Amino acid sequence: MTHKTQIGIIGSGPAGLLLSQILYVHGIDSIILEKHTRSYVEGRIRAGILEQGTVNMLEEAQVAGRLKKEGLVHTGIGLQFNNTLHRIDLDSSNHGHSVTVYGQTEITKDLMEAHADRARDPIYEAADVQIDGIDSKKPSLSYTHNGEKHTVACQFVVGCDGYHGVSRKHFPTSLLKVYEKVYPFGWLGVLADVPPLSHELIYNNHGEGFALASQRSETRSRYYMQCDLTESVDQWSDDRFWDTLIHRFGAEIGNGIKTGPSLEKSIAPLRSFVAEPLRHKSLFIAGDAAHIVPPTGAKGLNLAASDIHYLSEGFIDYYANGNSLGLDRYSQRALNRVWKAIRFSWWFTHLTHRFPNSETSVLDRKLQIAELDYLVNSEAASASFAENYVGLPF
Ligand code: FAS
Ligand code: PHB
Repeated sequence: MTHKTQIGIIGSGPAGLLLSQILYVHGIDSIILEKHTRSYVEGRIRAGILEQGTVNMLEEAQVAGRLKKEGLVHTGIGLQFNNTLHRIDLDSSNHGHSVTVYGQTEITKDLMEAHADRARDPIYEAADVQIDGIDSKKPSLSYTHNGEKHTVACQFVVGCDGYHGVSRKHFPTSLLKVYEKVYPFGWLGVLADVPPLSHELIYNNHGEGFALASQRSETRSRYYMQCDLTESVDQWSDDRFWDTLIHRFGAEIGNGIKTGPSLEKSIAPLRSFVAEPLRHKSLFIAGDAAHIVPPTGAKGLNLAASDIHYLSEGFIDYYANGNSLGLDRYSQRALNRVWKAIRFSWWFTHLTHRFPNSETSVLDRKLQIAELDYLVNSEAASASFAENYVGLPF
């Protein structure tokens, strides 16, 4: 069976869903092909912190109703080291800068509901997606669904299929450059229906490893701890997780942690990754298909949103005015912002984690503490941190 649309999108994560919804609001048709089921995509527990630019994008997509009601606006974060808790003001310039706590799961649900309302659900369980004809003006996608082969005739293809997707593989090796750094540790994450440790997030550099106290609401907490990549989730009982977390936050602060059964527990590897360029003829890539950041800076989801800002602007101008300048400049505009977030996430990861086996680990630790001490006691350093954490302008 052949379907026809203007934009063929691979992947129904935040990037694919947000792009499709913004294009729809501007009268541009698209079809999303997703390899997993709707419930699998909806059930993935990931990001939780939204920059103001991402909130603005969700408002433009007309899906921010629940976010505005339930999202928690934060104007500061905690930074703990040497057993002392400091606060970094995210709005020291009183310009109204903030971040919003609202789970990626909730964004996915809001975007999926908007698609269902307009009877334009992503095509779930689309197996073996192939991209053809990107050198021509008539590219197409093919896939198998319930054993039947389908084709999607379109004018452009956008790979929003994440780090392990297929779209990047359609860039000629002579064109595609990739930059990658894998960190020697992972993040063990737990979601639990217990009140958060604090009204704001606390990032903690402990001698035995990083810990983070985050949240999803006033009754649901999200915690992370640095762990070895050799470890698996089943080596971490709830008791071991809570004991280690309380130990890392120290008696004074850690004893405020409310414990309870984990609703979700997973280990995510950490990497910095960028693919360049983000366009090859009629194929574009966006979100995790194009770049990955360690979650320390809470940038992954927010970079997907800024990619979609630049790309949707290009498509809207192209279809409204026949002007392809926005599409031609998409890659450079998006990558300019991506690299600044890659740098910030790399820097903040280096500042807060224990790097095992480094020859000068004692010296590294002294340098980390010196930089943290400078960061929390210098107005200029704190303002620079805040500017990056709330999100650089699009
Ligand atoms: P996604 O990976 O979300 O979506 C890609 C979609 O494409 C998936 O639904 C996939 O099934 C589909 N797909 C892949 N290949 C396909 C194919 N061949 N055919 C059809 N469909 C295909 N970011 C933060 O800011 N904070 C965090 O704490 C955080 N934690 C994370 C934890 C984990 C385990 C992971 C993997 C990521 C985390 N991230 C975090 C980053 C995450 O939030 C991403 O930035 C965000 O999901 C990016 O969205 P997409 O680009 O849409 O990619
Ligand atoms: C989260 O709540 O999932 C979260 C918060 C801050 C981060 C990363 C993840 O830096």
